[in-house]
Amino acid sequence: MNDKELFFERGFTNNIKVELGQKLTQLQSLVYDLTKDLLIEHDSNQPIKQKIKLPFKTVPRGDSWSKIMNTVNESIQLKDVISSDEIKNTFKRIFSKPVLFEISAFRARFPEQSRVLYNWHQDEGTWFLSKKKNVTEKFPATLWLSINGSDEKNSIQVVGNTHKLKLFNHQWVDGQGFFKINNINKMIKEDDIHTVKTEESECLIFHPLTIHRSVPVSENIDLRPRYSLDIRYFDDNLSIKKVNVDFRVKLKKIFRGLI
Ligand SMILES: O=C(O)CCC(=O)C(=O)O
Ligand SMILES: [Fe+2]
Repeated sequence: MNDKELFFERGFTNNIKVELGQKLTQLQSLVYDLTKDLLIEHDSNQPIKQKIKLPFKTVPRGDSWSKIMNTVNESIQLKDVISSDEIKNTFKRIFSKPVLFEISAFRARFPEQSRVLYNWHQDEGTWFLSKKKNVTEKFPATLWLSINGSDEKNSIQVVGNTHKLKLFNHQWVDGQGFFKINNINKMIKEDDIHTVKTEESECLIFHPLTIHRSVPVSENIDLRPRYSLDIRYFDDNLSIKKVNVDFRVKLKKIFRGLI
């Protein structure tokens, strides 16, 4: 199956390499410059590809870390990647007229930071309940792009064939939003869980209803960060149409419209 068939049949593509060249290097360099004093002792003359994988001395403190994250999230380097032709062309493998959705993000994962670990969820769970017109009924796909490589201990897991079920009811998680589907373990088959592994600059694209999560914390804790982007585009020709929605989600939407 090609990427488009995989996206619509299974709910996510295989790994795709995105040739971002300088645009990726510039984003990596920004992250390195902002974090270099927090890393273990190292030779700063080594290539950026290696420096971006170095472990931290200690887990960064919450407020200073938020500042770093905000700086990256507001940077021109990030914008250049998200709106690049290379990313848009990657979306053209599945959508005929990809348009940038307004929510994309840079993420850093450390084992200790539970706030950045997302439980089983569907991204449409958030978009569906939004009050903004340019967020609802767009059905954006998510392109999860690795900035410094990822493995089975720090990446994400996507569950095949779950995009054909329905939009599930999500429970609120403090500091995150509607990001937890209850009792999901009953509904997903172990064999359908795919744990992502990537080289830097590799991505996969998944459907807005595909159930996925951050890989939970394992015992093997090291302080190497996992950097990734979730980049969202929707199809202006609307290739994803109506979805089946749990009645509790519909009620929530009506209720939110009233307050
Ligand atoms: O990167 C992660 O750990 C979570 C990503 C996610 O849920 C998303 O990209 O929609
Ligand atoms: Fe997500």
